[in-house]
Amino acid sequence: MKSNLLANRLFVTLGTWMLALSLSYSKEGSSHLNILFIAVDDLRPELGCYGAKQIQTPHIDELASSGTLFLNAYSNAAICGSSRASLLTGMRPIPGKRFMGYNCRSDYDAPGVPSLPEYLKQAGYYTISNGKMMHVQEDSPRAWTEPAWRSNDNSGAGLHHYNIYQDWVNPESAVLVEGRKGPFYESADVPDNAYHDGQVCEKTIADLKVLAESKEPFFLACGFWRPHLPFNAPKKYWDLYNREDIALADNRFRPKGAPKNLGGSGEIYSQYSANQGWPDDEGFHRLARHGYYACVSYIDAQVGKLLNCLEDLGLKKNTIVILWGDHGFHLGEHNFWGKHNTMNHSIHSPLIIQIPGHEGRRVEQTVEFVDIYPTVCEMLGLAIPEHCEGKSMLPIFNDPSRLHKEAVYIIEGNALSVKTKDYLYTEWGSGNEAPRMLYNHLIDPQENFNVSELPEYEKIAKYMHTLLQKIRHTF
Ligand SMILES: [Ca+2]
Repeated sequence: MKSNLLANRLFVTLGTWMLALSLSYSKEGSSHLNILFIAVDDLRPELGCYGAKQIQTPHIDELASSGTLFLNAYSNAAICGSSRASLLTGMRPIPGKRFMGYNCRSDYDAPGVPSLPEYLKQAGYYTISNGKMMHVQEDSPRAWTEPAWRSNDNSGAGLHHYNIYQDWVNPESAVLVEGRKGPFYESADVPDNAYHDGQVCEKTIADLKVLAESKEPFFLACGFWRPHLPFNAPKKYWDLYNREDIALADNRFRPKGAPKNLGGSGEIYSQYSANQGWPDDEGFHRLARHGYYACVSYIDAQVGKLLNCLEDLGLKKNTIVILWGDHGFHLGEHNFWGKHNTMNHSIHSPLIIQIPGHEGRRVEQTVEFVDIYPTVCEMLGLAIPEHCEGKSMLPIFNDPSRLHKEAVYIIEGNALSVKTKDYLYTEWGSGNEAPRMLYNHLIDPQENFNVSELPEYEKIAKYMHTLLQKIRHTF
């Protein structure tokens, strides 16, 4: 027992030392750590490294094996624009005030507050934004050393106008495009760079080659569009899966006792043309899952190219890699498709942080995306700006068992949620009669039973309500 304790202490001490060593890495005499910041749109944690069996993500899994994998990371909003503006600013969305709605942007909604890349730029970092980082087309101009780069010219269009992006390359798909609406998937027999994410990857690799020759530290942001709809990916990634073998969600029904306020996203139905109708049958579920998986494997391959490039250029030893999905996604659970609610599938997101020289860890602590900004600051030895509302995760890199925070908070429309280790609780509105739901993740991780009104959960529901009141008072 004693020797185990000693070994543990030695291990932790060694870990601290290694982290300190890696964080004070010196290149050509100057302290110099870079950040490669990879955003993957609508990526849920159904990845090999999270224990998923039927999806193929070898490169992200490799990153996770040598990095720190956060098993319980939560986005603070279940929608792209709000989640990204919040994460990049380190401040929570506030209903009716900040980072709500489609086109929110940090420098519109929080004037005078430097976003993370802007703060790093001020600190001497060369900052680049490729692909989708902020949600709006203009991105956040002050934040970047170079104008944000897109894979096509769609000036005047919001980034959310996915369907005017020449997203489809097959003539038969183009025939189906009606105004903004095209089919929700495509499998063209084309190279990776025929679609946007292959081009985003190539641009990022070209940047890495230039940055490797520079003495300036860099913050290189690479935002991939897929697996966001439409599920368009080169055929070879679709061919990784046999559609008939894809297992479907086994809870294709509404949670028992859920209030009527709970709904699924209408995105797939309203934004894409129903060239085959919208049947709610196993064939549709299987096809849509197949498309999502193909897109995830397509992005995984691009991530692999970036990681190989880092290694080949000798940048791996002084570049921190951060990979995150902006929120979760339903693939037919409860017959929901997409995000736009506060069910666990909409808000639970992947987060991997690889620090050079620091061994891989799996962290069970519950963390939220407002914690990323202060974590990056601490990793780089910079002061955490006062506006940051999150908490640095750096201490748990060395001690994953250390309690990070008791609760994290999520907003979607007028729904406000609090997630603790064991429970997820949501209220719509704040009055005594506010509709609400409570899920017990200990015994019901799939959230099939809303227990908020059961007498045996009265105490817990009350406590979760109290936690929510805490955050309301900060608004
Ligand atoms: Ca998104």
